[in-house]
Amino acid sequence: PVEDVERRALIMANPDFGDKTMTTNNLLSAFTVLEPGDRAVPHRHTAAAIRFSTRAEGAATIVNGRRCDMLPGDLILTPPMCWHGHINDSDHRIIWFDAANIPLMNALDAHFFEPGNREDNAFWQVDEGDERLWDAAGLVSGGAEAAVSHSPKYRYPGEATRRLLGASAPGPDGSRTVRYVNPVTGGSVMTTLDCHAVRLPNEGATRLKRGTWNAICLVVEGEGRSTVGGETFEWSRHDVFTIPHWTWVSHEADGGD
Ligand code: GTQ
Ligand code: FE2
Repeated sequence: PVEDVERRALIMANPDFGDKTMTTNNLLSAFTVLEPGDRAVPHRHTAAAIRFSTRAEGAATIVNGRRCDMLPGDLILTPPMCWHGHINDSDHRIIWFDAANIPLMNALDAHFFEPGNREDNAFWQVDEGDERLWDAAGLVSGGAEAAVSHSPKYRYPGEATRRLLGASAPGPDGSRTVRYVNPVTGGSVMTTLDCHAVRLPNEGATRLKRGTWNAICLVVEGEGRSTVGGETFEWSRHDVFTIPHWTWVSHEADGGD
């Protein structure tokens, strides 16, 4: 029962790391499960985390006093030391993808965690609050408060991501990429966690590339395969795979964008 645990989550523990609960060297990902009426206890921590919802309608994540509904394709940030809790107001089980840089924080001896109180009703009785100040791209409201180290916008609606992916010009290999940014700086949404949405072309593999980061990929729609470090993995909707640091990778979709 969720009353007995911090979070009800299936953590993707990569067996390469033995007893340590890690998905890559610096990231951890999971599927979080909430039954109808469940409230996951509010808390905050120095780790940076995100959720990506594909079938979480009826759930909400409350972040620093703002209610962030979880519609299909929404990205929700829970930046370092921002209070957050989750609630399932629907009549069915809800599952979403989440990821956090807990292994990085552990390696730095910098993982601090403060529990809150699930029974504190005021925590849950909130609306979108200041989130409405950040929902118009390219506009910043006078006097709106923004932290220096993370985006002041916590909810990135899937509807906007899909629209922009459709409008974006394909790169040389046909893939389209949208980066989630902090609207104040134009940089990554959090200083230690960067998020992108990629739409693959309906023909051909993407150009081989490698980067100086570890990545966790969630397949939001469709199917295909990726070659990661010389091995090819087939994937379909809701599969998760990683691209370890400095590993060559190429992606290919089957049957449509
Ligand atoms: O639900 O607050 O899987 O902060 C990892 C970090 C879940 C959460 C995770 C988190 C959470
Ligand atoms: Fe958390």
